[in-house]
Amino acid sequence: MIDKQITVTSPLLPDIQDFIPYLEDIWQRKWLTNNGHYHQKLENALAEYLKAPFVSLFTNGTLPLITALQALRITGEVITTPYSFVATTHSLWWNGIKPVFVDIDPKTCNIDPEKIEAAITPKTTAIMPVHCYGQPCDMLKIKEIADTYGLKVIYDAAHAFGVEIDGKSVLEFGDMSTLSFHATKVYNTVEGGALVCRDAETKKRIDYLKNFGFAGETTVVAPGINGKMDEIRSAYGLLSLKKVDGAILSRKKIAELYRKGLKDVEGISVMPDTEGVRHNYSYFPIFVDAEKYGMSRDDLYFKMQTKNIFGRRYFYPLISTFSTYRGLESAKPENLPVATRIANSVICLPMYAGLENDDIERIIEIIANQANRV
Ligand code: T4K
Repeated sequence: MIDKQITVTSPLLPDIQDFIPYLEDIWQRKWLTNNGHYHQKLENALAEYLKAPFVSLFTNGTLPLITALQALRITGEVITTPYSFVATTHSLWWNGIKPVFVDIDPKTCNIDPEKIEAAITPKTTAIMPVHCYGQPCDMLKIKEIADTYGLKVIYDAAHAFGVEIDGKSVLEFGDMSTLSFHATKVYNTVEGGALVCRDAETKKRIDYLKNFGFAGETTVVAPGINGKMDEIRSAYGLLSLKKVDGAILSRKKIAELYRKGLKDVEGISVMPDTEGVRHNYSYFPIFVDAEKYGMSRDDLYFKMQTKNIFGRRYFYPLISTFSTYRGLESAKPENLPVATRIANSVICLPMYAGLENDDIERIIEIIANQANRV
């Protein structure tokens, strides 16, 4: 029995020595939040890194979703995926919008664009897809549908930091995209997030909305919220940004080792890289075919835990099964057969820069040996 616990992820931390001068400077300035020096620096640095000119920083990755819906004045029904973290659908609920779940494509785990049109009603105003695990959605097809029906598109790009397709950032697609910089993400600011939009006017509106709606000392233009990122986390974010390319490279190597080690294990499948995509390897999902593997996903998941390997079943259970949503017609499992199957077969394996080769080999060995009943 090995004592060390290996969890699904471990945060990318800046060097503490590098952080101290930033903290000293913040102490000197005595300016801690509300669009401060480091906040502005990080917004600019992220806009450049992400190839997204209009970036608004937020204090987490959920408030940008809620704010995007406010900024675009979305109402009625929004088409979305059940295969995501609950925050995606909760953002609709918090805006009094009815989520309409559409099944996913088994190859990408993203909303199946072929099934979107059938879910459109006169009340539909937008589509909220997720680039699940950082796999880009079929953005051209989604744009075609949105343009035809006059719908807005808000991408939940919480997993897609730095992901590009044919040299273009995924954040360039849709009306808006949101990011999460939570501790568990490829790039983190402890808690944090951002909302990416297309033009300066919209960014201005978003910035009002994340600051209670203030458009000046005495003018409130909308019922905004407090979504602001503080100076300490902005400074931390500037330092983390220097490390993120190296971290993505390490993750790529880990993905290659997993793929090589698991390729002949009967009943276990993985997601391949897509040509033309700069992946960020934010998660490494495997899918267990219980019949072929000879063991259920849950049995493997808990077996791994007895060996101190703590993967996660992202995204099980489906959002559509939670009490808030399960009464909706679109939430019925028979309407979501692919998402239901995938949610019952997935395990996200440990994936983070710094995961050691010995540990990767041990994880592969546990999965492979289970299959051989050794
Ligand atoms: N949209 C999508 C598609 C998302 O996936 C998310 C968040 C959001 C929107 C909303 O963004 P935020 O508002 O959260 O910024 C985690 C995260 O809390 C959540 O951010 C993330 N998605 C979701 C997929 O995963 P949990 O409850 O599974 O995390 P937790 O605390 O169990 O952590 C998982 C493992 O990570 C731990 O076992 C160990 C490791 N860990 C975690 C933390 C917090 C560390 O090593 N250090 C840490 O500080 O939700």
